Amino acid sequence: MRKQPAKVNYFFGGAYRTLIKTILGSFAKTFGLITVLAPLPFKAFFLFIKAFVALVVSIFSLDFRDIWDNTKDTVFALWSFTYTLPTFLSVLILTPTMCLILSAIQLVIFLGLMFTIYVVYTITYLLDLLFRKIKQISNTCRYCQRKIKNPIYFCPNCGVEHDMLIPSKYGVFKRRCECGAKLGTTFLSGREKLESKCPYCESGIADTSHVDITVPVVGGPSAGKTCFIHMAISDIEQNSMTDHKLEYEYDPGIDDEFAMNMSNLKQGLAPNKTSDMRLRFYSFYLKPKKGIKHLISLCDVGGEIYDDSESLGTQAALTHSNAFLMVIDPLSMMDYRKELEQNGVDISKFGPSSKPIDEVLSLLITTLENMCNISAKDMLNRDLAVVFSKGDLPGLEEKIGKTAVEEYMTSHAGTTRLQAQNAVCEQFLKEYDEFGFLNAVKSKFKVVQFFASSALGHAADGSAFESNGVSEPVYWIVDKISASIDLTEVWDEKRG
Ligand SMILES: Nc1nc2c(ncn2[C@@H]2O[C@H](COP(=O)(O)OP(=O)(O)O)[C@@H](O)[C@H]2O)c(=O)[nH]1
Ligand SMILES: [Mg+2]
Ligand SMILES: [Zn+2]
Ligand SMILES: [Zn+2]
Repeated sequence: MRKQPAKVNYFFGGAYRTLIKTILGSFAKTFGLITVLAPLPFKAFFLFIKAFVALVVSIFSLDFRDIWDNTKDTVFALWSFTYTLPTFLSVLILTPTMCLILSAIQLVIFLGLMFTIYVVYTITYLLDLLFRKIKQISNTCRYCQRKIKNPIYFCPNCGVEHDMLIPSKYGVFKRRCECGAKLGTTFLSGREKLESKCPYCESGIADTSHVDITVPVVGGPSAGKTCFIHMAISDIEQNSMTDHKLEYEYDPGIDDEFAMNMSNLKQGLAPNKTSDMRLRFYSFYLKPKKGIKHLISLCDVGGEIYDDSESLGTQAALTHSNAFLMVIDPLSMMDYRKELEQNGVDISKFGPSSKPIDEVLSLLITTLENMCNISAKDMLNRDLAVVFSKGDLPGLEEKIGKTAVEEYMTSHAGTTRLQAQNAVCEQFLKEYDEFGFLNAVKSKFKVVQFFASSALGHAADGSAFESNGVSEPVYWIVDKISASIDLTEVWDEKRG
């Protein structure tokens, strides 16, 4: 782990130093005692020899006064020697032994304590990972589009950057910044409440504690992507609480055009043509009553990107998005367009898209295969919502709209609404010879669900637009990906 601007936790540094200091200290004391006691028996022995020699000399010189004094000195020195020698020997052997035993006990207790702390550390580290995995907490940077594993968090006190704010040697649940402030290192100890930024492009992250659902909205130029995204979000804003008990909150990014586009749409003006050649994130929160909030991002992009595999291949969000939403303008199906034209419909009012849908799809598929190193034979393992736009085209309601779905359900007892939607939409694609497209979506994506929608309700004529069927595909994706938002009641297969 890179060095962090934080103090190393006592148990990961200081505690070892204290232990080594204590053990070395007690050995140093023992050594000191030995060096103090060591000369004493030698000194006593020397004094004894000295006194004994003097005694022998005084005996031979028959100096009785000296004999008495020297006898006293000899006895005293001998006594001193016999006392200091065992004392020294016992200190020499017993004290280091005691010291060793006590240090060993100390070491065992210390290692036991350390082991417990490391176990707690490992469990905390894993629990934090597991908690985020189970709760599906992750982040996608809406500017560089990369998946963020470890955001850079700022110390709320001194502003210094902590780029690995996880349980570590700097602290298990909390760490102390070099400035002295305490910072949570896990989800549950408050890490997610700190300000943070993307480690790749340094853009600020508003909030890191959410389930991230990033949905690239795919479709050729004029397919109806921008209208769909805006009207779907607006519809969700109005009905999420009443229909699904989900609290809505928009989360604008830098240069966010949602408010401006919505105000145009409310006046009956279609949005400006999207010229972005990189995904633009329109993000909003959906908060269930219980559990973690979800950040849903619908990503818009200029449809021309589906003519440019190089630009498409640089859209990092494509690699980690679990679901895609493909908007199809029925007018981009040549046989259908011709039929409408033959029936005298003025298709110019519908801002028709002329990019063939199989071309858009095949560029998306090959780009994803290249970006994620997936073989052309394998599935992409993503869910796909295929949304037909411009449902107000004359006669389309009877082919794929509510009327068609209900008719299908009546004539096919036991069919659910979602199944019926798939059946009528697949029939529609087959009727107009889009077999290539249909086979590709079915073989490449995990679950494919078809929807019919009309973002505007009618061609732009200055009157207010009225959307239809725009929020369902988004709710379907949220339900599919989220473990905690359950809309089975809505998609209740049996209820139809
Ligand atoms: N009649 C009608 N026209 C629509 C609808 N949705 C989009 N359009 C028109 O289709 C054209 C392209 O829409 P837009 O959302 O900009 O497509 P994008 O290029 O995929 O983003 C515009 O002229 C819109 O007015 C709809 O539901 N009904
Ligand atoms: Mg657009
Ligand atoms: Zn600090
Ligand atoms: Zn970034």
